[in-house]
Amino acid sequence: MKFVFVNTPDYDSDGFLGAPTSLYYACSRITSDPYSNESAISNLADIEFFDPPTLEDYFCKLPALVSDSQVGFVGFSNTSHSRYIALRGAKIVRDENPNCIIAFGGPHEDETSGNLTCLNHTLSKWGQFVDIVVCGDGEYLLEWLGRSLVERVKSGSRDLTLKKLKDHSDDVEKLPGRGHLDIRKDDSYTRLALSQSMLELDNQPFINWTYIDQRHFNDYPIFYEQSVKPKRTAQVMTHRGCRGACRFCTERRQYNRRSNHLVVEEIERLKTEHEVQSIFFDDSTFNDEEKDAIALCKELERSRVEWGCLTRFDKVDMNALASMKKAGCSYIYLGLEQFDDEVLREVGKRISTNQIVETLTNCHKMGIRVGVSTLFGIGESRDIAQRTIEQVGSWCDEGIVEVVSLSANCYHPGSVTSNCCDDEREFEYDKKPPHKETPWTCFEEGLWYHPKDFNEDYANFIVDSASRNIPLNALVRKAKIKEAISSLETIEV
Ligand code: B12
Ligand code: SF4
Repeated sequence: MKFVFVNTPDYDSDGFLGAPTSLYYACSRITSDPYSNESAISNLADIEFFDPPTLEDYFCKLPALVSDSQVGFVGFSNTSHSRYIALRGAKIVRDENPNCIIAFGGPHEDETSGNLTCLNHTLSKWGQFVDIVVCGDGEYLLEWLGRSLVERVKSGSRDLTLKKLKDHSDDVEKLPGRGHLDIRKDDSYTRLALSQSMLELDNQPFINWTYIDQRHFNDYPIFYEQSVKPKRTAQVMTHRGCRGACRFCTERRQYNRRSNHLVVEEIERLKTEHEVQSIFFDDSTFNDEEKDAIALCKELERSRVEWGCLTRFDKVDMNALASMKKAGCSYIYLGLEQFDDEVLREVGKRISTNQIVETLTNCHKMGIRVGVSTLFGIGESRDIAQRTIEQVGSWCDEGIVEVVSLSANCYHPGSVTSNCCDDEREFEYDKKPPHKETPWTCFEEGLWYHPKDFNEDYANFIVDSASRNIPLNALVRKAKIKEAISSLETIEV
């Protein structure tokens, strides 16, 4: 029997790059190193990952991949942004291989299927294409699914139906982790919940990077060898969850940390087994717990690896930055959103403009390069947006900020902003994105649903202002911005 796992691409051809770690964390138990886990499913069945670089590849190659009669299970990892494409993929699988079990998991399911009513649950709505939905910690649930299916095949049973899976469901409630697995049942579903204990991250195998496409090692052109060749980079996480409570974001899960020595061991293995030269920490906030982060820095000093991370302006004082720098940190990426105290307070960001200035000054003193994410459509006026852009532009001119991303606030299902929104539009991700053209393509997350007053005129204003005030080279989407500006100039003529 063969298992196929799909990382679903989204419509945004210019999105951030990086390995699809959600899927590989979910599969970490079933793909774990065969020497450390003799019963890993990868020893018992074929496992294939499908991680197409473009939408064209996805639609072109998926039918042939899943039509193989050996394929008995296809799992799609989907974000809200790739949701519709995953649904279209599921239809392809159903058409090509009607008996194959189709499962959905990933950030979109995490953020929705816990809250949905039966009527708009993936299985009730899309039961003709989807059989199983996983919400929350995927590690043990996928292992249970894999093992149940493999054991059935081994015992000579050809009955891989959902009913049989349900007959063996008693064990699920004893498994570690938070979340559940829903199995389709007529027009509804049966829910099997995990034990709801916090996942012991130290008991989880590392991501198995041998299954990850080699191209992802080159996805981080922020660490360079002799200033020209991008270093081979891998993503690592020190913890899950975020203690921030920003109203537009859904990263609110409880803080759950691994032991620092395992983080270092993982990095050492990435160095020796995959020739990795630099690390990007994908934690939502690397410094969420200061003492843990500083203790890790001490251990990282021995690894002598260059690294960068995502963090917050209020979490890195001079002391933290000095430890990070000494441990090899050369780049940090921070959510600045808007340079205005009232707007920051209103969105629950819990940072101040003073902290922004202080941290940027400290990073500059320490020689740590900085990337910032600006977010528009969070209640700022045009004047505030203009001031933010001009301020960021002058930091770029002074060499204090190196990378600038323009993000459009996009309603994430389950965020406070989307829950409080009385906008009558439905924030439905089961269809094509509503904004596929310029100027929306100049923004991270520009393609989806924004607050009503964030209209095309305002989007053009931001792109135009950014192109005048921020050096093009610093802008993450420089190619799209250049394109948008030349079309705006054509209109003016
Ligand atoms: C790495 C990362 C990326 C990588 C890889 C993306 C990918 N396709 O996997 C890159 C840089 C390419 C990226 C791009 C984007 N990303 Co991103 N990214 C992350 C990040 C930082 C880490 C993900 C991770 O590994 N988390 C840790 C794991 C353990 O948790 P998890 O993701 O919940 O995974 C568990 C479950 O979901 C489940 N599971 C996952 N997959 C599957 C599959 C199956 C079959 C099953 C059964 C279970 C299962 O098991 C996992 C283990 O427990 C998260 C933020 C974060 N800190 O989590 C954002 C995050 C996932 N990204 C997000 C967004 C918005 C984007 C972009 C739209 C950004 C952009 N404008 O370009 C694109 C979309 C790309 C796409 N193809 O859809 C959002 C998603 C929100 C949503 N509602 O879907 C997040 C949550 C950040 C945020 N809060 O805004 N991203
Ligand atoms: S925006 Fe950043 S700090 Fe705020 S909740 Fe999301 S991940 Fe945490």
